[in-house]
Amino acid sequence: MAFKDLREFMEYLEKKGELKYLENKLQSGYEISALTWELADKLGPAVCFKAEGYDIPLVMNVHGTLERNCMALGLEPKETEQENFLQIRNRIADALEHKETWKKPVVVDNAPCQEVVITGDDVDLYKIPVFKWSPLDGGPYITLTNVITKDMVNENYGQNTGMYRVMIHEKNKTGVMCCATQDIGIHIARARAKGFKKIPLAIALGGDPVVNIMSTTKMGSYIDDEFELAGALRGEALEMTKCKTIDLLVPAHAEIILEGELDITPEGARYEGTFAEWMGYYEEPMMLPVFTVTAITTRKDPYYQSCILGHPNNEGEMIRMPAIQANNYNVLKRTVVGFREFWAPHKSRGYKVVVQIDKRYPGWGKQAALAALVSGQGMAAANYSVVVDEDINIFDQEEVDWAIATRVDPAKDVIILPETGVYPLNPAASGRSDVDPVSGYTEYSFMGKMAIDATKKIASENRRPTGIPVQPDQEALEKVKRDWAKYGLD
Ligand SMILES: Cc1cc2nc3c(=O)[nH]c(=O)nc-3n(C[C@H](O)[C@H](O)[C@H](O)COP(=O)(O)O)c2cc1C
Ligand SMILES: [Mn+2]
Repeated sequence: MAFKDLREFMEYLEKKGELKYLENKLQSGYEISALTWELADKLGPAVCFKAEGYDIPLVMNVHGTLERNCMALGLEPKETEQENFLQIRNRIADALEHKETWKKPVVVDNAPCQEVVITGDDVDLYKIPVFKWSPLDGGPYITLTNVITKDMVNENYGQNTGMYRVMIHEKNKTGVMCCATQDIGIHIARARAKGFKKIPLAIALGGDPVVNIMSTTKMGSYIDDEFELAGALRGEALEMTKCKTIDLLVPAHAEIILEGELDITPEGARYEGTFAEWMGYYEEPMMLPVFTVTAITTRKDPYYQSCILGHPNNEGEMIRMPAIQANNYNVLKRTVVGFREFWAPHKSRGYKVVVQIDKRYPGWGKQAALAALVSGQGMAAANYSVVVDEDINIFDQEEVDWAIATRVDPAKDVIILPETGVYPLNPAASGRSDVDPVSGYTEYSFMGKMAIDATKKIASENRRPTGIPVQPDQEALEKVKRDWAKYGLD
């Protein structure tokens, strides 16, 4: 079961009571941002509304709960966050592993996303209701993007789509947040090495919700085509169409497409930011490449889909968290003996990773803790890991803390790794925000990593073995439970 476009998904959500149309116009970006902040807090519905001064309606918080992300993937939502996280993560992890299920996009003409074509001097990004969301933001930000690029060196490699923030500089110019460690950063570095000064880039806004989910997924390889993976998850190939002014394919049923060229020369970069980012801090300004928009194509009456970040339950985390962990999960399943489960809690913004194992060998907790730290590339890389045994519920951070408090000798069970290159948006990282003439943007970002082995210690590790966890006598406990009413305690 696949949704053709955002509209079909909106209809579906409205029927389920998961989308509300607001009657009043909202007056400013700050008001919209405050409203969606509150909606994130309450895990509230998606909303569609108009903003004062604009014709194009906004749609926000579509991906704001794991339940709705299940629906986007055709999965029946379950009771708990944990169950929904697992079913989304497992669905994507499974599709990633089964390349035989991937479906090549079908290229169509007369695409809905090109019903209106605006080129040249008529291109004006300020006609789209893009706002400055937060008081310290450096400008208006397009947030829920599908930024499409291709490899300029090998034409057999697939197209990439990534969700990267885009700040408007001028009516036809934006920045694009292109970290060296993300797939777009790899495309830029490879193109630069071959002497390219510009690369074609398209941004698809609003569409089949599976495409949005793909843009937050780490495939583990920049070579593979995220749109083919989308076909596997939809159960049907995605329809795409050729851009009007550049050589890229874009989703045919998107609401709005921005086409253009990204200047990848170090001299062409410009500061953008600050921005109220998902990790809960304002991100300082960054030197980033500039995207010149050569065409805006849209549906006849487009919707503009957007989101804000920053809140612990922000929409970006709800969409990103299960998707970005799918590849790490596959890697850990393959590499860690006794691997059971893995979770990077979204309130720790994915920087903390908890791994559960059946410990089969002395020292294996540390082995697993190190594997977890290197299981992901770019934004999927954690900076600290905790490994626990089968008796600890990794979805309950208080239980994880109990394991750390009672099974860890900090002198023996914590491994501190020296500084490594990391995804630069970790607020605790050093260095930042520069243009490396060779490799790309935001190259300089270092921090150490910490691995905590919170597994039970055994004698063959030359340790006083971890004690036996306390449980009441089982027979007595069953009797007490059975006879509960008789105690008059209710
Ligand atoms: C709303 C939202 C905004 C994001 N913005 C950025 C961004 O500006 N830069 C970035 O590197 N990653 C950003 N991410 C994370 C990436 O989308 C994610 O790491 C994804 O895997 C990148 O795709 P890639 O693996 O093809 O590079 C954002 C995620 C979400 C959900
Ligand atoms: Mn990718």
